[in-house]
Amino acid sequence: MLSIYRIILFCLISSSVASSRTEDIHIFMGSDSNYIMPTSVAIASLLSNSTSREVIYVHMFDFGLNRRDREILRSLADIKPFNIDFIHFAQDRVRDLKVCKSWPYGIFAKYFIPLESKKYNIAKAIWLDSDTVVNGNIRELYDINLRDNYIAGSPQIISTLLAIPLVQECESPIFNAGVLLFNCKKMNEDGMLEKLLAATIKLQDKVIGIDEEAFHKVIGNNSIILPFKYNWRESLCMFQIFLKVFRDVTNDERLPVVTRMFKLMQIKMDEYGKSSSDGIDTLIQHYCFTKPWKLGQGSEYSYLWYRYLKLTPFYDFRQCMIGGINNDIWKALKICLWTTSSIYKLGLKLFLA
Ligand SMILES: [Mn+2]
Repeated sequence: MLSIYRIILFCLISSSVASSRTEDIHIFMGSDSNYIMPTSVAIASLLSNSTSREVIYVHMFDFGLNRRDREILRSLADIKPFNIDFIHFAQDRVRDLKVCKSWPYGIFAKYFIPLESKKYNIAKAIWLDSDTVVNGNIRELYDINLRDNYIAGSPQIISTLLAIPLVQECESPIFNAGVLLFNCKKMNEDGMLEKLLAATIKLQDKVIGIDEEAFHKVIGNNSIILPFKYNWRESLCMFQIFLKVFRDVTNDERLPVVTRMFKLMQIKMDEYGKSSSDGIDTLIQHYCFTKPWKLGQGSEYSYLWYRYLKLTPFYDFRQCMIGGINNDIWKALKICLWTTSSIYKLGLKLFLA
């Protein structure tokens, strides 16, 4: 009789442990002092959209944060309590690797996520760039079942198209490295850190993204393709406009090279964007190119960033005004693109007539 009670008690305890574990969400990020404002905005967005069911853990790679920066990040717990810890990440950890002039060495920090995750005893983790906002519950991404795959990510269209002739044996796309879900357990078991470091050394000077191509090379087809809504970028929006505007060109067999390129782009956009959005039901907005916090660099998605800026100690009314102006500049640019393409199409018609 006693043993039955013991079994019931054990089941109750283990189920409560299991369910409490699934409530924990582990997110790795990285920042230095220069990036403290966007990093705060990303965390503020993440926290304000999580519920009391989730316990958020932010593991922050420290690329050069001072005490004040750390205090600012900790103060975001006023929005919703969360856990934050800092991981020392000095350049000498990746001293054999080269990056493009303008890119920080911190892009390689994500290679170390599975290794670092051992400290926290976690099987999976999210990497989140600091130039993002999370516009819904991050659990939706964290709960994706990775099964036997190493990574889940959102595809890069252009670099995937460029990589196809290079990596014939691998059908998997190149992922944008701004938002990735890692199967830490499997990556550790298969020694992926060493493989990634070796692949990066091989690829340097040959490719632009380096980390993204290295992931592609090492992970092969063992990945899950996420819909664009998990990592929505302005470039995707521009591709959509581009493809709409140049539809006539894609159907013109007299321009084989251009036609082929556009067709491939369309196929990839359709294939990878099955449940793609126009940015409306976006879970994660990624400000890859235009940075809302930089003067004159806003986009039509900046409003989202300013919404979360208001939750941080950096909130400044004047800055939000600048965000509004940026939006108008972006709209004007779009009109310019439409006009240029119309002129181009007209010229093309005359040329081909
Ligand atoms: Mn980014």
